[in-house]
Amino acid sequence: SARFVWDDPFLLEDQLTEDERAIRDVAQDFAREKLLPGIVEAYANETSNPDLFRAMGALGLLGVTLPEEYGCAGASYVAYGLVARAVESVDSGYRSMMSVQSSLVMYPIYAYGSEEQRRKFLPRLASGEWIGCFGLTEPDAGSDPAGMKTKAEKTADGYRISGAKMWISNAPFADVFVVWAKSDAHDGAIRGFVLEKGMKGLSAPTLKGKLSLRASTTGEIVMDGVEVGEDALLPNVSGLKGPFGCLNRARYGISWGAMGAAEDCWHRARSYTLDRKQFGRPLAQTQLVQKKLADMQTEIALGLQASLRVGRLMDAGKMAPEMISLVKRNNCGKALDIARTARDMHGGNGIMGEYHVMRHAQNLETVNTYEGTHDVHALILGRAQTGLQAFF
Ligand code: TGC
Ligand code: FAD
Repeated sequence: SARFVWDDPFLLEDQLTEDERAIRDVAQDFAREKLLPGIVEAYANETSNPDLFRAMGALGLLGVTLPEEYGCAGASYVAYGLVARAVESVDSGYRSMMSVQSSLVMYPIYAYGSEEQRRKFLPRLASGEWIGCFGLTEPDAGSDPAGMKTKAEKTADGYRISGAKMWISNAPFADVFVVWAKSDAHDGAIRGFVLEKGMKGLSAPTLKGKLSLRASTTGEIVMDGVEVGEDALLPNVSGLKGPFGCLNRARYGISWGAMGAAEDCWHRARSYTLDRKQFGRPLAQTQLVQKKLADMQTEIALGLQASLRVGRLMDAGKMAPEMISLVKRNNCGKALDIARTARDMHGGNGIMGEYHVMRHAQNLETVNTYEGTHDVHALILGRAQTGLQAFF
């Protein structure tokens, strides 16, 4: 019989194509060499370096699934998931920076934009020269984005956009703002607009003092009557399915990313308990610790296998959004449990930055909340199997 590979129980590696492995290797090397060395300090100081976008862009890690003619890699959704897993093995905030750019800014411009919008924005977003953000959530509209107040009023030659978006990743240093607003010219339907830094009435103050995702910059978007031309409207989508189409991709990537953070916690807990001796033997030689390690291995192996399956279905054009709710919800919830357990297994050392596990646990609190909370995805799955919506 075949050998059991403890850190790849179902031989995920064998299920990847050569191209996918190559992209994964680039992302993994980048994460280890460029992200890991500075993360403890960046997290402690609540700073994120916008130059990271240029670095990711130079390696082809932004918008990897989009076509080569726009400066992207034209790779599979599985490759995109592998990038998210590698980057988030260092920090969920860095994966956040990448997923917003790729799935929430580049994807809608590609999928819903005009050819002029694609040519103007995509190559510069792919290279990381421009940084993007995505404004859907508002102070009074989080889980229920249909309740948004941001509005676009028709003017003689375009729109005047007013409102405020809250909790927006990358906003304070963004060049490109994909924002969603109710448009009076379209019977109040939610429409997407691409705003640019420097427009009159547009500002993006930083939200300081987060106790989670501190290496990712979060802000508000304040739109005080921002006047834009017709060319700012994303012409090819109307309604909530616009932002949700982007969220499907980002949520799918998060399902891989959360497993990357969980794997890092698992591997660290394993090494730590192998090295650390109490009561005359390694902690790893106790039944309680081995059970925890076995649970981590099991949940991660199952979670990765599920994300791989969803990725293959996406690549085959057979994705249903509920599949993504299932893996986003499961993998984030499981990753959060694993990170908290790994923190516990490190004893007192587990609260220190240099051991990394508590930072992952803190980050995963956000990851379990954004892009649809754990419970909101339960309601999506509940609706899909009962036909009854329980949101209100
Ligand atoms: P509902 O009636 O279900 O749907 C309204 C319209 O949207 C369509 N739709 C979808 N289309 C594509 N993909 C999906 N996943 C879709 N879900 C819904 C639907 O078909 C319908 O279309 P139409 O043409 O019939 O109008 O809408 P609802 O208002 O009842 O929705 C409820 C609910 C809870 C499912 C939804 O609002 C939800 O998912 N809430 C969570 C909000 C959320 O995820 N926000 C994320 C903000 S962005 C973010 O967090 C980025 S962080 C990224 C980072 O830093 O990494
Ligand atoms: P609420 O919707 O108020 O939910 C509070 C609690 O109530 C949750 O436990 C929820 O599960 C529960 N709840 C809600 N509705 C129901 C119901 N019907 N039944 C039972 N329970 C319910 N948004 C963007 O648009 N762009 C971004 O780039 C972005 N980045 C983010 C970065 C960070 C660090 C954070 C924390 C958030 C970010 N978000 C972003 C916002 C994020 O998507 C929202 O926080 C999330 O959708 C939840 O909304 P809320 O915070 O308003 O919570």
